[in-house]
Amino acid sequence: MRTQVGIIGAGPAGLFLAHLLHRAGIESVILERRTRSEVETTLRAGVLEHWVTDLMTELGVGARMRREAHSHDGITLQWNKARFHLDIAGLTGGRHVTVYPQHEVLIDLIAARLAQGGVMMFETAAKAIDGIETDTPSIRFRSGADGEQRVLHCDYVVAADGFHGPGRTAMRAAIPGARQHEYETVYPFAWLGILTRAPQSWHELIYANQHDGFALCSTRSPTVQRLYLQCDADDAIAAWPDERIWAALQDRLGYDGWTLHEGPIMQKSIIPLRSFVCEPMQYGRLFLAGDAAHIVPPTGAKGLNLAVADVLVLSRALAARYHHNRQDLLAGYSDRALRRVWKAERFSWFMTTMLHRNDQAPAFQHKIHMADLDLIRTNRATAQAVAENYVGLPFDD
Ligand code: FAS
Ligand code: PHB
Repeated sequence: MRTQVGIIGAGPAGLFLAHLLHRAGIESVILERRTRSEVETTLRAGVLEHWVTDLMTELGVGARMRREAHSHDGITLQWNKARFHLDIAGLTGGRHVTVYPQHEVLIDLIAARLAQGGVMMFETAAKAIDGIETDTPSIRFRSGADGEQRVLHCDYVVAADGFHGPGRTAMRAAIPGARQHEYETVYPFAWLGILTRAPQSWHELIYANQHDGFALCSTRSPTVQRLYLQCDADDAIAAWPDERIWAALQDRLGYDGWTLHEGPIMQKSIIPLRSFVCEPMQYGRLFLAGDAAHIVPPTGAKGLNLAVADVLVLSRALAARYHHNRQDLLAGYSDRALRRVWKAERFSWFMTTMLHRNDQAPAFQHKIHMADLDLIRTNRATAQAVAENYVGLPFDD
């Protein structure tokens, strides 16, 4: 098999890249180890930065999102039983975020890619990448459990295979260890996320650091809500029966006699929190994009948006290579992508440390975080900085 760009993974990074390359007249093949329905039913992100929704419309895959998604002009920050509306639209010249579930984005991207005649091989696992230091790299893959091993020859390989843990795992292991550096911090707390059939309780997302920790009130539709609460990093889901979950959410989001609408919990899981970056994000003819290269804790709602940012930068560089034989943008991909990655890492770390209760840290630190929140409430420049980071920073080309 042969193509121009071999893409490993049909997550947001891989699928947006295939669409961006198609728009630039560049061929690609996606290898995805899971089934289509597994990809289309994975519960993940929920918040899209303003430019991501614009890009979806530009790529012709935004119609359903425009019809069904929720546009939010702000978020609510809550602490000490006080609420503050961060006016994102007012502080960023009218920009807003959109709440549209990641799996719905993937459903739209996959349907449109197949309609374009795009080649996407599900239940097909990439096993190894060869020749990345040559002009003819290739991917060894296997379709189905016992399919015979085959090879995809390409000009460039993009590992958009997500996060498989720190160290020599995943496709980034093709980069020689001596040329790779990993930066990581693992948080001493995790998120317990639930999906519940209940009406929306508040008109925008609520990020709370109250009572004994963090809680987030998000939404999926007028009848399905997504909520998260801080739990211990080594907690088991069995330790959290539904009553305990609702009691903790009411405690942390409760305010002035206002209570959350409760309902049956349809899904619950515990999400570990870490910040991780692997540098460089390219080596020879291999490029890393999305969670394959970096992880952010979801507190800043940046993971999906960062994956799309990587492939926007990469697709422009590949288009310049194929259409103008320019090598400079490709050579500068990692540096350019990492500049945005580290800003998003910083913002996600800031939101995570400010909004979570860390009992291992001195009490002084908690007071500082309360002061951070009060500064956002009382100082316009600080509020504007948070709003601009949350809605999506401009690309600093
Ligand atoms: P993905 O992990 O999405 O996709 C990688 C794909 O590669 C997968 O489909 C996998 O099956 C496939 N694959 C792996 N190995 C392979 C192989 N060897 N061969 C073939 N295929 C292979 N981000 C936000 O912005 N906002 C949020 O609200 C938010 N909430 C989150 C909540 C949770 C619970 C989690 C876990 C993450 C959340 N994130 C959030 C982050 C999340 O959205 C990721 O950043 C995003 O999925 C990254 O996309 P990709 O890099 O494409 O990786
Ligand atoms: C979500 O809706 O799943 C969500 C929203 C905002 C976050 C994280 C997750 O910061």
